[in-house]
Amino acid sequence: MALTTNKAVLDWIDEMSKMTTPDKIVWIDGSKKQIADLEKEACLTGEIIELNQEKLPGCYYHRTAVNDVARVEHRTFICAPSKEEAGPTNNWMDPKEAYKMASEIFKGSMKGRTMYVIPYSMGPVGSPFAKIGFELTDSIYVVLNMNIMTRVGQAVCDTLGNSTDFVRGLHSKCDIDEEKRYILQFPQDNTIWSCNSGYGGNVLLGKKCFALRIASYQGWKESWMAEHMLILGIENPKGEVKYVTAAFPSACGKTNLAMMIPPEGYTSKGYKVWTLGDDIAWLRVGPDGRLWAVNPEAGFFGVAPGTNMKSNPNALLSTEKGTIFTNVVLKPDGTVWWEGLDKNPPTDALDWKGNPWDPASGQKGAHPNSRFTAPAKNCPCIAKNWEDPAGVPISAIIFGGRRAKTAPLVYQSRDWDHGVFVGSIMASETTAAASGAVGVVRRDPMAMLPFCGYNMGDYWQHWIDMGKEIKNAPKIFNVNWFRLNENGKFMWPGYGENFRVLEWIIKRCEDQVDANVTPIGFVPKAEDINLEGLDYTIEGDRKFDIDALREILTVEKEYWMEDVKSIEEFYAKFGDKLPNELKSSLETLKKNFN
Ligand code: GTP
Ligand code: SPV
Ligand code: MN
Repeated sequence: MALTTNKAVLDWIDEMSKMTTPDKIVWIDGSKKQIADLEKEACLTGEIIELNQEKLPGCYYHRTAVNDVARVEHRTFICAPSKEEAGPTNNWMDPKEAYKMASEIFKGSMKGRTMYVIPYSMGPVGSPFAKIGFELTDSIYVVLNMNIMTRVGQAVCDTLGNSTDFVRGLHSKCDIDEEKRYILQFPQDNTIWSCNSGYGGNVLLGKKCFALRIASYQGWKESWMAEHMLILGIENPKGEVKYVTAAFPSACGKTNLAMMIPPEGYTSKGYKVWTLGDDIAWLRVGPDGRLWAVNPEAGFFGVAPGTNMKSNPNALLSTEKGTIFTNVVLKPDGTVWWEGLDKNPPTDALDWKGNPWDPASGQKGAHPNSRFTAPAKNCPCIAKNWEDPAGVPISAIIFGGRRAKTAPLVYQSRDWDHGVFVGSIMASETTAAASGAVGVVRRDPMAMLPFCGYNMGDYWQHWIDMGKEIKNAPKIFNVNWFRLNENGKFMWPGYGENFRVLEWIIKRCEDQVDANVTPIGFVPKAEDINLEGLDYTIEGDRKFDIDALREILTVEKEYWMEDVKSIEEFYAKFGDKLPNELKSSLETLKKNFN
């Protein structure tokens, strides 16, 4: 039965079902009984596999098609009225043509299948930050994931009432045909069409498609921001909590930073890190004029490989119940494994493709972009106020990427506009989170390259304009946990030790510590990063000490001048859309080096 009498919703569902011709339509209320029935049904068809319910209660396993394991940026389109509105960094398709082309693909695609109608809220239901969407899908896997990642059900429809302000998402697996796979965003129509994929970021339409691509456009129009950022709280021994957001590209450490445990020397004094979100932040100017943030999601769709009790115990503990594992190794006892979980790869397990797996074969058992979908409420360090409809006030914004050279461990921008410049010149090595080559440095402004729903030049201008509206604007920083030595080994220990850098950032926000003025901004004096109790040996090399720290804090002119060339080429694509503030920051950077 329909959960709403909203005519705009019902008319649209009618239109979509006439096109896709499902055998039946089922509304998702997210009740325990309904979800359990769907789990049972999906187990019968093999869409999911029940895991060991004693060891992993409420957990299931799923494999995607071998050709469908990551986001497909080359098949993702912003269908704005003109190419200029999508901008030089997005693929563009004319909306009329896109609807026409995709209608052919969707025609009859749900024949013999059920269409599930998922009403969902991004953000706590009824929060001033929250937005409502509907996803129509022919995949139970999608329903089960959306039920973890978003707030689903009747309360959402009640909150919407008769409003037409909702995002219309249509998804069909079709035949998982790579050649007909399209992820289409129509920002002007609040519409998303996704076909021929079953992989998370392409099909959980509340996530990247809505909460970033559509929402970034809405934020531009409505004076708020949708960002690819984690949100965390840092509690000091006095019990005061400061909140920061951090934008890193896909598979560059957001989940890890969001759930980090500070080193022993800090926890014993009473420092604590609280998680509010691990992937997306919606930011608004609050009643006090400061910038406030809400995590629009309700779960974590996290990278499995590398997650273990040492690197990220809180993530691992979050996956002990009610979790869906995708494309990891399946063990005969109904538990799961992935590279970097522990040093004991199973010898009698099935790999992510479902084939018997020999760890000695040199082939990976789990796909590098294998993931877990875990409810946020499972997380041992989830902040008590993570669902506060008002959000949390932000003291610092941190940008960061995966750079072998060039970017120092941490630096601070001179002011908001310079901070926008620092975000706009972010670059990072590509990862397995998107299809295509891995390890290639590309410019990825604000970690939003694949997610900005409009012209990135307008997006930068929006950042600059927002700076004028925020009182006591957050300070802006850039970090790089990934500097390599000449043997290609990570110099900085990373993970929980990143707290040492967070401490410096918070001290800077409170004017408690000096810094070196460099051509790129403020860089810490090595003595000001606390290395007490740090015991780390750079692989095959020496112990990490203050001299190693000095090395990763260096700002090398030669590398930066190379970067300047690449930034100039990148900026040139934007023509008049490039804000003057960024142009002049680039000039200042060049001048500072010469
Ligand atoms: P998405 O979910 O794709 O947006 O990724 P994410 O930004 O949340 O990345 P995540 O925290 O899952 O980390 C991805 C990979 O980076 C994992 O293999 C981690 O082990 C590795 N990683 C995370 N933090 C650090 C760090 O501080 N140092 C090093 N060397 N690696 C890290
Ligand atoms: C990312 O790729 O940034 C992710 C995973 O967080 S996905 O949902 O696939 O986009
Ligand atoms: Mn992400």
